[in-house]
Amino acid sequence: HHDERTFVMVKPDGVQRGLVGDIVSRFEERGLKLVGGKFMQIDDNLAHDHYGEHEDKPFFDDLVEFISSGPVFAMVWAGADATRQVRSMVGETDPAESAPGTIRGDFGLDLGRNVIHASDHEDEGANEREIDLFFDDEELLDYERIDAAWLYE
Ligand code: YYY
Ligand code: MG
Repeated sequence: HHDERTFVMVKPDGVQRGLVGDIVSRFEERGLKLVGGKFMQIDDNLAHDHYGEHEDKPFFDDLVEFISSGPVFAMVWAGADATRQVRSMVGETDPAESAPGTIRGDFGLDLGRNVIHASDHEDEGANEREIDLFFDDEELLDYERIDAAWLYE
């Protein structure tokens, strides 16, 4: 299989609510491979860069303020079709529209406090650019999960 890499981040509300462990567990149990992780505080510049695609939206200022309001846990997960698989586990943008069983559907109620960010880029290049904003190359580790032969045919 081809390992696609995708950027995921527990937002400040998820960290404050003690959801980091549960969220990491879900991706691990699914079979995705953790290749990078960083507990950090996002500054104003990084917040603007990360959410640059939304700069013309009415919610942009609140979004930038919120994402830099406390620690976040940034991660890179790898696996077959990782971006799409992670997004399906995250749920809809609005937790109120998210099915139970998804992260936002299990843990959220409000659009502006939706617990987790996950890359929604279709193409791998855009995905990698999002990863590059948060991680240096040497912070992304190359290894095989010991159960890889049981996860993939
Ligand atoms: O990728 P995803 O997080 O599901 O949604 P985006 O459309 O990329 O929006 C990013 C972020 O902005 C979203 O997680 C919450 C916030 N937001 C908002 O506050 N109000 C909206 N109407 C749309 C999005
Ligand atoms: Mg998005």
